[in-house]
Amino acid sequence: MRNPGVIENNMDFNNIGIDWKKVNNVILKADKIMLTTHENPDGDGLGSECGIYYHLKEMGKDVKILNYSDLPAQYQFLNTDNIFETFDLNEHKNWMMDLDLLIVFDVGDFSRTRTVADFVIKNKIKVLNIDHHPHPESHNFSYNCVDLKAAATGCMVYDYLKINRVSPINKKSLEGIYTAVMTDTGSFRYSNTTGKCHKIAIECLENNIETHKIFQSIYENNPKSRVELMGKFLSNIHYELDEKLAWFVITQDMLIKSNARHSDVEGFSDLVRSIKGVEVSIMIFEQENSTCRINFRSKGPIVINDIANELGGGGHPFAAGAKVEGNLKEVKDLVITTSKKFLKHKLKTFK
Ligand SMILES: [Mn+2]
Repeated sequence: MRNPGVIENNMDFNNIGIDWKKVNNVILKADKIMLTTHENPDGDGLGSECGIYYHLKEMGKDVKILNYSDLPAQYQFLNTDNIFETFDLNEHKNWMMDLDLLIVFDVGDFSRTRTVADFVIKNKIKVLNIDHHPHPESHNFSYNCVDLKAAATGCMVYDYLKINRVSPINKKSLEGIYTAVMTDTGSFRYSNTTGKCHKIAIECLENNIETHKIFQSIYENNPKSRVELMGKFLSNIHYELDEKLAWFVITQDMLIKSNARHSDVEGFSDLVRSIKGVEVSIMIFEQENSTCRINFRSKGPIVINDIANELGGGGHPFAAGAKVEGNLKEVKDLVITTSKKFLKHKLKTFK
């Protein structure tokens, strides 16, 4: 029995060049493999899972994608083979008992897989981490692959698929990888977009991936409830620090009145960040259980993950988040005071 959190075979590629052949050796030895990503999953986590799923199937692996959260409606197009399942301990316990490997994508902190992490740690299942977020110093990974420079976790999955393929990458894998790269780069517009992202896009186009349909499925498929919720918050944006900081609140009341779901808020912080003159946007999203979900977005170069860290969260320099306990008023005061303290000087000197 191995101790959870002990790196095996020296496989700790923590933001140093990743030897994907070594990663492949770990995967080759595993017969039963589970894939997962963080709660409230995004296109990168889901697309990465899909990208590697079809490859592992081709390798003859017994593989399942089990996520803590349900698959959001706009990603259903990746699920024509019903590959995405919501983790249910009762239903999946037996299958997981003799699991050889769990691969986690895009999580940052493993605890963001919630009940999946609980079960996996308790049962000492080996975990391979593939991510472009920094993780806490103490973690439960047996094999660790982090590339902070990768625009998306999907770019890393692409690297892995490239090392040992004799035939072209499966079309369905490419759809997943395109989804991951497109969503994490704001459709190839954000500052993290690299030539490699475009090379991946070219390969997708050359393999007849209908990239415009992927875009439409995700971004031109707004439920009415989401647009109604948008109307409610857009008329109530607060500006601070010479209008370089913009923040807004989504309350449970607004959610109920719009008949909206949690996943409907996805992208709202990016929208507010897009306002002329605004460098940093903050969303304060009231949850049912007297906590609030906080999202920070920066146009760059103003770093905001230090604020998220201060509030017990984390993330990238320009896109980060936290969960803060307390009622809406308390959390709002704390988040805005803390953010202003961190940003005051940075924004003042920013031209
Ligand atoms: Mn990502």
